[in-house]
Amino acid sequence: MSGYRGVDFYHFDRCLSDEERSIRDTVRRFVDQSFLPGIRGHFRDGTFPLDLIPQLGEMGLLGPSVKGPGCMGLSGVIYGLICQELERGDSGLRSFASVQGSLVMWPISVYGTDEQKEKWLPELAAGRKIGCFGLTEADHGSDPGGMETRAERDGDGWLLNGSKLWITNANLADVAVVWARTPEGVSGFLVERGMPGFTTNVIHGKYSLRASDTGELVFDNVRLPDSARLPGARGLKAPLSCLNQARYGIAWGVVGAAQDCYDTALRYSQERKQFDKPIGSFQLVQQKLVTMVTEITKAQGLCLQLGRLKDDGINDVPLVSLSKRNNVAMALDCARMARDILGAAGVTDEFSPGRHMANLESVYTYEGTHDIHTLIVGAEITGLSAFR
Ligand code: TGC
Ligand code: FAD
Repeated sequence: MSGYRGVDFYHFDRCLSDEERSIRDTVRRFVDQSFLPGIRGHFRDGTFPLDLIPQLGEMGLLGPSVKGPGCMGLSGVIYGLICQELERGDSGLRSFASVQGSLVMWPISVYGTDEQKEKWLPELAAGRKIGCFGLTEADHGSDPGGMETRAERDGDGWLLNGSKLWITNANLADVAVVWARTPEGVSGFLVERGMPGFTTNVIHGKYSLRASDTGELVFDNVRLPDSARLPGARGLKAPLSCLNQARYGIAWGVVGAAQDCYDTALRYSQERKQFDKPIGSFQLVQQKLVTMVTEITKAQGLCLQLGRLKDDGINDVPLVSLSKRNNVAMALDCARMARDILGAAGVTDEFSPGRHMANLESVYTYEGTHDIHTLIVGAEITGLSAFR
């Protein structure tokens, strides 16, 4: 189905500036014209549309709010709107942009040296180089503080050993931001493809995020110069601060996936007839559609307030957790309801809700699972941590 109309029941458009609306609409057209025609094939084949990466760079969609050489330094609200439109296309497209911008460019811009910024930021912003972010390990997902990957001092450099699992863009990346335990605490390193001892492996058989590369990073005595270390990144707080940026983008992004599900189900319900009437005339179908538009509207309000607070310098961890937790669960519920309204047609890839539903299972888990975010917000309101 084409001709997406957008979902704006509460006129949030009136709260956006001309620049915000214009960028949002440009990304919406890009997704309609350049991305959506190919997504079914990429999802079936388990491939990412590599040919679109230069266009993502030219349009300024890679790290739009990052500040530094070659970067645009736009507002958080604009970054959010971009994520929303990309994820209306597919969570894999938004994931690519999240990792590149929030998890690779952002830590380089905040924790890197001037040389690291000059070398990497313009290339990453333009999409000429691709990055990935290695925090999770096979035995340390929700608890990254237990990481076993280690970097030891070796003369004037470092020796890196260990592995990272479930890494988005692992097999596409020219550079990996890798978090490792050192004698001085957790540190971040820029590990480049081709360095002896650094290899990557593809994870096959995903039923979710199929149009996204996911893999493993393996470090076997990788010799790194000291200039590969991000000198400003000290302790677990450094990788967790990157997650805060990416989780913010996810909170917006999944609203786009939910909007696409709602829009698809609404139009189907107006056209599909049973008992000689459009199914949209039945009370139970209307109830599902109303639930969807209500929950999308509430999530849009959360995002806009979160974005305005971020742009005012308030980017509080529990606020981001509340929005990521609420909005991903909301989008997953919308995808399931839309799939239901489509009946049997909903189980094929002729329609998008089944694809969004499968993708959102990953989004529910990555960047902190739904329950981890429950416990982050729980700790904030009770003053009692469930973790330590
Ligand atoms: P804890 O003691 O709570 O924190 C250690 C230090 O870090 C600070 N901190 C944060 N700072 C900035 N942003 C955040 N989000 C932060 N969360 C914590 C904290 O204040 C403390 O600072 P300090 O100064 O006292 O040292 O750490 P903990 O070990 O108890 O763990 C807490 C927990 C469970 C909340 C945390 O580890 C967590 O968030 N776990 C979830 C792990 C996760 O989200 N992994 C994501 C991996 S990347 C990914 O999934 C990419 S998907 C990419 C895509 O395709 O889009
Ligand atoms: P676990 O931590 O083993 O959790 C399993 C279950 O136990 C969950 O339900 C969880 O909520 C629950 N649980 C755990 N601890 C608690 C607790 N204290 N209280 C209550 N319940 C708890 N990581 C990266 O570093 N970089 C990436 O680019 C990246 N990309 C990803 C892409 C995909 C497609 C996926 C699926 C994952 C990706 N990840 C990435 C990893 C992701 O961040 C982890 O999967 C996530 O943090 C959860 O870790 P885990 O899978 O080991 O689950």
